[in-house]
Amino acid sequence: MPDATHVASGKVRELYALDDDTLLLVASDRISTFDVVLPTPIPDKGRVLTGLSAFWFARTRDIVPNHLLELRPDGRSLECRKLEMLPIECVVRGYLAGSGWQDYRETGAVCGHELPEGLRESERLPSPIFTPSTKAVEGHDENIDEEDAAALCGEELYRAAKEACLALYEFGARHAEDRGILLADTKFELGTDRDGTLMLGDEALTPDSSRFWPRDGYAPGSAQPSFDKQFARDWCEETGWDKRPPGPELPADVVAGTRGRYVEAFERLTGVPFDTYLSDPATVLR
Ligand code: PZK
Repeated sequence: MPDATHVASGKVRELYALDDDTLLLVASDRISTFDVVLPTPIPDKGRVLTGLSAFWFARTRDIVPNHLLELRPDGRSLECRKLEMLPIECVVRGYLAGSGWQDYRETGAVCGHELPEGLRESERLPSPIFTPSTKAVEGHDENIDEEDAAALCGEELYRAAKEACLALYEFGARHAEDRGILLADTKFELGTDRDGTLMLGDEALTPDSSRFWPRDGYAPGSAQPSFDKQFARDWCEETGWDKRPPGPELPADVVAGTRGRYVEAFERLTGVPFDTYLSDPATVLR
């Protein structure tokens, strides 16, 4: 195996090149809240996210092919095909939250989708919408309309990406809802391989790329608790932290509670006991 060359750092992940057309995506145990990476890791969080991503990649290949080549035995690293990434973030929303809710309140529309009047925060949309955004190098992605997104990607690729993402969301949201988790919205990253074939890349349908809400207790009209991060967020708020770096260190009980929620999401969605994943990661692919 040739050496891995570090090519990029995300907030909580690292990207390495293995050769000219293969990358290694490594998920750390770092956690961010309010856009700040905390000094305290959540043990196994990287494995939960990698295992979930691999699970979805294995189950959605017939909707759209993806970059997954191999799930490494460490459970936190994916070997993947190098793609030429589309210059947009492909967001699908089934519920009104975050910037979608903000845009709707200000304009009655999200990315050009005119929505019915009188929707409440966190309300389920009449049908899921594709809401592309630009990739900000720093700071927040900006929602754009279909026309601008299509101009950035090319009309044909844009249309194919939109259809694939809506189908992926429908599949993921149905699977998750049946298991007690609402998939409020999610972000996909797609690209093309050397033949020009559209493929799903990055991580997919994880709690870091999506809003997961507990189905039990869902109540539109206010912001919903995050299935995974709520313990950590609540604790951070209670400290009176001003949400500027550096973030506070998490106490052991908050770390354990947060880890438990990540593991619970993993087990509910994959149906695989997390201990089984740790001893044999490939279980999620079968
Ligand atoms: C790619 N990122 C985001 C992830 C980081 C940055 N298959 C691919 N082909 C080409 N490029 C990418 C991928 C994927 N996935 C992904 N940036 C480029 C990213 C993790 C850590 F620093």
